[in-house]
Amino acid sequence: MRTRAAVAIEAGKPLEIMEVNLEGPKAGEVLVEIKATGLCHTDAFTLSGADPEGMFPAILGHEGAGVVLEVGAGVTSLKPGDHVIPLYTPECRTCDYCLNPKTNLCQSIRETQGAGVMPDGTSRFSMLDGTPILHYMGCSTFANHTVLPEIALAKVRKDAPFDKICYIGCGVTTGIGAVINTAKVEIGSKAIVFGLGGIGLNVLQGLRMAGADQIIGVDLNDSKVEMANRFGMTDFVNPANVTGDLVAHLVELTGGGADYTFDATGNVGVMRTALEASHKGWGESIIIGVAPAGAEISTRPFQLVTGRSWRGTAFGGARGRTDVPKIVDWYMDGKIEIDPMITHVLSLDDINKGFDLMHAGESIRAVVEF
Ligand code: NAD
Ligand code: DAO
Ligand code: ZN
Repeated sequence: MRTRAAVAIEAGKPLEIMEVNLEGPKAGEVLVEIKATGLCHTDAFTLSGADPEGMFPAILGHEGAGVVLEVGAGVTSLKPGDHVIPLYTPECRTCDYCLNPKTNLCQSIRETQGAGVMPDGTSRFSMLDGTPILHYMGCSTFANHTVLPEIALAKVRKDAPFDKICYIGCGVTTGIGAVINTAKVEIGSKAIVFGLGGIGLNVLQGLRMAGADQIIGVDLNDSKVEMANRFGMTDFVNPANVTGDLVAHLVELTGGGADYTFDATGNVGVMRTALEASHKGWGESIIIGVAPAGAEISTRPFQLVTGRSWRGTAFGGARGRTDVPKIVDWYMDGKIEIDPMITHVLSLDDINKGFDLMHAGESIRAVVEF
């Protein structure tokens, strides 16, 4: 079949909207009509050329929602008409990683997904002249139709709006999951969230759900305060307005350091501050942000010797096929909010405007509706 897609032809160039060829699903695969997709910083990072693993031409996008149109041989858990959210972290439920309760990093299709192809080693997308186009994070949601492995699709309820639940495919789950699955924050905790963007706001609402007492937000941009307050922030710190040492200021504000800190900036200097602002003896600092290629973190080892720990999380530690449908339920039941964070809705033709808004810091989430 043919479908419309925004294609990343080469690094540093705007996406090009065009008709592309899409082969039907092979064994174990599913054809999905994408109804909506969010634009995430990771797509922009890859498009910029800064991502050393970025490959072109490719169809980017990993934060989508849509409807199953066709299933390949052997697919048992999905059927045409089902509503689904693509998963860049799949859940096969049989690999060593899926069987270990300590991780969500299913490895069953890791190699081919990283190479931009389906598990059989080939791409389903091509240009009209036959040039293959690579898949991206196993999802490629910047296309009106895409093919994914069955294990990379979460089946969700049919009454949930696509233009909101697409955000659960990355930002919402990453932020809330970092609190609930990775940190396992306890009621009454004190926490600091560095970076109040699309991820940090979801960390805030995860902390509110978990019953944290003090939720400090840290951002260089004062315009983030209003939305952050709405999502549970109790105190705001703009490092530009702090005279003296930021760590000392945060330690004083929390009465000795935070039980949990979260980096949602991707800045390695901020990651160090986050670790050192966590409480001596028991503080845990969770890295969510993805740092630029080649960047390294550092601290004095004595920070760890004296009981602070440094941890990281991908997709909020969520097992997608199991956890994503529950998060959709939380949204539909009013336990979490998504709507205010969808600040812009665009057509596929305007997708590059969505990236401009992101770079200007004017959007939290821009969503493309097909
Ligand atoms: P964003 O740009 O919307 O938000 C980042 C925020 O950090 C902004 O509000 C910015 O003002 C603030 N900031 C930047 N530098 C700062 C500094 N030095 N001190 C304080 N605040 C600062 O980005 P986002 O979409 O929220 O993503 C945040 C990070 O999470 C990115 O690095 C992204 O790649 C990463 N991410 C990780 C995962 C994962 O699974 N681990 C998933 C998705 C995104
Ligand atoms: O299993 O080795 C692996 C890789 C898992 C990929 C996890 C990606 C998490 C961070 C990327 C940003 C999300 C959009
Ligand atoms: Zn697995």
